[in-house]
Amino acid sequence: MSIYLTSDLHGDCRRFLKLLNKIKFNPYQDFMYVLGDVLDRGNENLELLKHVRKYIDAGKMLLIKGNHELFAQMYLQGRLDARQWILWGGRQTLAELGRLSPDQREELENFLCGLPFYQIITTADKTVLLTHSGLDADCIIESDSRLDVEESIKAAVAGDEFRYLVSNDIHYMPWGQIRKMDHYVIVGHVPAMRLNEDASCRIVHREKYMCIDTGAGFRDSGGKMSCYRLDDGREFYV
Ligand SMILES: [Mn+2]
Repeated sequence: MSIYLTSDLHGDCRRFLKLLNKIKFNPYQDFMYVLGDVLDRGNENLELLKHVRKYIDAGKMLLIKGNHELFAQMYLQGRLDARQWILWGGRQTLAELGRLSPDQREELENFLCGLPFYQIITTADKTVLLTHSGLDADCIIESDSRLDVEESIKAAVAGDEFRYLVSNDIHYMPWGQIRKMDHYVIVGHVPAMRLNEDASCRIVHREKYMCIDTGAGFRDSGGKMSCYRLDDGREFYV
């Protein structure tokens, strides 16, 4: 059994199927965590979500909420207007939602509302915390020696889930704070090309966290879809 992590698939259904094929994803043995942003920017958003949900329903995948899932949820709830969502990459998802029946829209809204914000997983040799964006620097629960990542995320989400999900603070917080994190954290959300000094799309490895958004939503800028195998640290790119 292998555990795979991926993130920021951004509506590229064909490439996701290619990725599953490349890793020889075996739903009888393997499990995959998707760290958010399945939707927007691509051309097959709801089709991609349908595939992911098929595996979720079978107990073989878990989807953590990304800001783009929240955008869709807010639009369905009448809390985000179409023009704003289009500016954030939602043009195609918006068109696809227009083809759903009212019952399908309500079902999707409920699904999106119920997505978790983080997940802590333990394997034989490590424990990691998975979340989409990381931390909100203004909602940090810490003492002199320890930054409680789980409680910090809970506080941030309770305060303002939108603000939490769009935050990129983890990449800019001082090392004095980051080094106190009580979990190794794995995030997506910020494309690796913006974090790597050589602007490559390789998965970003830092001492206390990793970023596995390799820019599938930005292929024109050299982005790729990827996944990380937790068991042995192997990386796959398509
Ligand atoms: Mn994001």
